[in-house]
Amino acid sequence: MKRISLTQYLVEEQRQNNTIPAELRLLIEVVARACKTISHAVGKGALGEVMGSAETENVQGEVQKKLDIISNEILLEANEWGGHLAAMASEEMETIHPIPNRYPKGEYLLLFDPLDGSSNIDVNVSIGTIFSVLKAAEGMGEPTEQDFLQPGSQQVAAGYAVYGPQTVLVLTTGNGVNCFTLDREMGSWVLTQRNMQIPAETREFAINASNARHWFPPVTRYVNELLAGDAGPRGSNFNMRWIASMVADVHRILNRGGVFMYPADAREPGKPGKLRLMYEANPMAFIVEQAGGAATNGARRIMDVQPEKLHQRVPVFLGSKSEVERVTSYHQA
Ligand code: P6P
Repeated sequence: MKRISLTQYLVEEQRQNNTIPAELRLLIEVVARACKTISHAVGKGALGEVMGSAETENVQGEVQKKLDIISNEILLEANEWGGHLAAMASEEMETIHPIPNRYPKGEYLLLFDPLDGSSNIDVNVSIGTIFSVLKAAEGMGEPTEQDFLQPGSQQVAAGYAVYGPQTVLVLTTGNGVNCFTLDREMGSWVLTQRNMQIPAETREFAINASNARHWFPPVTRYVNELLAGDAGPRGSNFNMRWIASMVADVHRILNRGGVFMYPADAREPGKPGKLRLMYEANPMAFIVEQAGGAATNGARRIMDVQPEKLHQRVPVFLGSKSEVERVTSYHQA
């Protein structure tokens, strides 16, 4: 495949499919540049005095790592001056972050989990950035949280970066999914996979099995059938992976299929799973569907869920279509 840069891809995509207006192209390039900076900070590890806890908590009540805060700052500073955004929202910030009045405001809303998989930072396991782009409502005044509460089907772009053996950026603007690899010597993102497609069938599943005793019956039934292997109702053996970094698990699934599950369970009835709808589940659901996969909350498409709170959680079943449809059907039984 001819190697082209992210910029060339975005320009050609706009020319051929008109899915990337100039302001959105600027937004994507600014976010991609911020991910390069985050990759550099993450890559320093202990040499950069960026490891360990920041001794603060985020809105979720989770202890923040220094790199969580550094990554959040990088994304805020990179995006606030460009004139392409009206406001931002982040897993690391309780309220939305309007663009300061000293800068012009644009028509897009950017949401992100600046560094997903933080528990893996200190043990050198892949982590990443997840982002979602919505359009602000016509004639919107001062942005409020309400302006962000749009279903995932309204996203105009979504992507993630994985800071792993390679640093990759996976992106969709609604016309397929493409992967760019960071050329560290040139400092540029290079198109390395076009139009990624998730195999509909798979023999691999991802779930945190230590929670098995808390699962509700549909998940227990589905996983037990996988564990029964070729002696059970599925008639095949299955493999399990759990990296505890959603970006890494999703990237594996985009490349070789699989089903990723973070279900609600009996531990906290008022807490529907762990993952957040607006800046984890929705962007990943957009990407997975654009790659021919499926993403539900056990009852319906994740991208059809009407958000009520910026940081609300949602159960997640995503990946190879046939498996997601099966585990979702068990919830209707
Ligand atoms: P557990 C990381 O903290 C994260 O939000 C996702 O990236 C990951 O899939 C999940 O939580 C891991 O959760 O309960 O297995 O540690």
